[in-house]
Amino acid sequence: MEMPHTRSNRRQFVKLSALAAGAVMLPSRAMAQAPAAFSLPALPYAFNALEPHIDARTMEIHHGKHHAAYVAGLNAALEKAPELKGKSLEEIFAGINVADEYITAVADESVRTALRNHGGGHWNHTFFWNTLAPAGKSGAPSPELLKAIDASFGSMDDFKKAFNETATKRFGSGWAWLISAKGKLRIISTANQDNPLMKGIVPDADLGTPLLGLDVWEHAYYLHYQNRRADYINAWWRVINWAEVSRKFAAL
Ligand code: MN3
Repeated sequence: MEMPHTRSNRRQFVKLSALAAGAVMLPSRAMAQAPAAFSLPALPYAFNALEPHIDARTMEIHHGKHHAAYVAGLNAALEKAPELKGKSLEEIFAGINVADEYITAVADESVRTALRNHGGGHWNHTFFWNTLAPAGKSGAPSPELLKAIDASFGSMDDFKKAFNETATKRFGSGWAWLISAKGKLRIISTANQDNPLMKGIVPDADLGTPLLGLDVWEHAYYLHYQNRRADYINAWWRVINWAEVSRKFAAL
């Protein structure tokens, strides 16, 4: 004997199948009018996985509120810029403020600003989560990456010292980055949600491929560390996903 909810599920299934079939038959022009929406990626580990270095509550708010708000802001901006349909965030950043690029088709400056702030926020946080790992799985840089770090900064200790200084000195909200540019590793920092992919916004000398990034906005550490940014930075070194950073380096 069939239960009522089973019948209703089946009816629902038939309805969804009809919708799916309808979607396939939509003319491609109609499909092209809606820019693809970005979505909040799930964290690759539990909220408490980075404790005691980064606490669960901070991770929960940082991911579920802050990052989610960037995704919503980005999607709202893209609704006003259908000409960017199908563009990746990297492509958008490469032309966000460059006069002869397609993004100037987005005449509304407030939309460009939203793409910069919320698009940057979404990209930066996705990158950040993926370059973190529980302390027990943090690992070490690959021999190749270590060699490049030694060649660029003298030693791993010198690299850490220089990175810490850049991250500590970033005034207000922003990020510290390890980038690869023109075959060399460099440490740079950006304000707000800007990143080293943003041509025309970040100085040319600071453009490059990010390998490592540290969020030094207060929302990243204030609950647990309050004003002690240096303590947060020191703790962050314990939860870097070196396998992922090494993979990014190998892919250059
Ligand atoms: Mn953040």
